[in-house]
Amino acid sequence: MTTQPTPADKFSFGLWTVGYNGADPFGGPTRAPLDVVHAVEKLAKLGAYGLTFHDDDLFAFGSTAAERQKQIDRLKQALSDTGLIVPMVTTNLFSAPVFKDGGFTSNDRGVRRFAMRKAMQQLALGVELGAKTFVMWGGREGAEYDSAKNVRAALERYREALNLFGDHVTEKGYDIRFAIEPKPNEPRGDILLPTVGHAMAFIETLERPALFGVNPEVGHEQMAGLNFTSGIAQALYQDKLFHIDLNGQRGIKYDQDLVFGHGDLHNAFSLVDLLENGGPGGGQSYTGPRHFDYKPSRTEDETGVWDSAAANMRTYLLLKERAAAFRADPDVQEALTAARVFELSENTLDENESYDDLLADRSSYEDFDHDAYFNGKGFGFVRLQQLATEHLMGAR
Ligand SMILES: [Mn+2]
Repeated sequence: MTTQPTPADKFSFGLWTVGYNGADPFGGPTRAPLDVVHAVEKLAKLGAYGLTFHDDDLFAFGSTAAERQKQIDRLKQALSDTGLIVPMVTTNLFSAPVFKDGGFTSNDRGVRRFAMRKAMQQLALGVELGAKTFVMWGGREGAEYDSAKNVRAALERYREALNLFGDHVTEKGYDIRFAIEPKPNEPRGDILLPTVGHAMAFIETLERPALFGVNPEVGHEQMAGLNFTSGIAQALYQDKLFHIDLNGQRGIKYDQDLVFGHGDLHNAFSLVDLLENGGPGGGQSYTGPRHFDYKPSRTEDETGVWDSAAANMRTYLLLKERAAAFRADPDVQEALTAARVFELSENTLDENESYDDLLADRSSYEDFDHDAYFNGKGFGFVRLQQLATEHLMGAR
């Protein structure tokens, strides 16, 4: 197994990730602006297959039509020169001052209409570039004060926007789907659709739910103290994993956007195992882009930017190799069987068994000796986790 990334690995990066200039709420930029053509060339050389971007990453907010077109043409030329593709685009409804109370859910109706138009312009560009996913991260869709936002009305306005986009792509015949990216807070005190679970429940209220899925980000779920792998498993279970944002986060604090694996490494291991080995027959359960949404730390220079970009891909491939070794280890298979992990895939009821049949089955209840049932024996989950840890550490 090689850890040299190739386009077949489907690694993609946001232009805003490698392009992050180091500015944070306490200090200004530590790096010079990064040109899109240079970014495309470097990413292609490192083995990535895709570049993603917000409209405002490529052409500054408020650009004239000519300025916008010039940047689009430069991007198209770089894509054609390198073979990189644009698998996903997204729109920035959070940076410009006009979005200070959000876009689709701003209390101000004029802002909401402007936000819809801005999103539709970027949607059209995404379709033109062949993007198959339109991500929506509603970073400013939220509030700091409960009395300042009617949350039910805000969700109704969110629905109004998404239903419009669903009608638009359907009627135009666009081959693109939407992925909502949840985040609990930051920049707003509280953001609408804060977790994968909230977003998936909301999607079911839309007029065309099949067009909408989620784009979960490692750090965003972990900021809420949630198990990312578990959330991804539910998104897969409900056919809603349209896209994924990989990065690292160390616990419940501000959004760190570290390199993938530079946070909860155990959870990164179980995630890669799920994505690569959790499908039917042990194959991939997710075949879309492996998209990195991280920020090269502001301590780094440009060499550090590209080293960190490469680190994301190398860590993913190392975890993929470790997960394959874990699955192939006979001791692991024996421990999984002993822990009854496979037994959970059996139906609880017999074929055609009715509730009357179950009620008549004395062995399931009246004669079920729950006190003696396990006869003092445990499941051995800790042993299984230690085997995973040893594979993760390269000790087996
Ligand atoms: Mn983040």
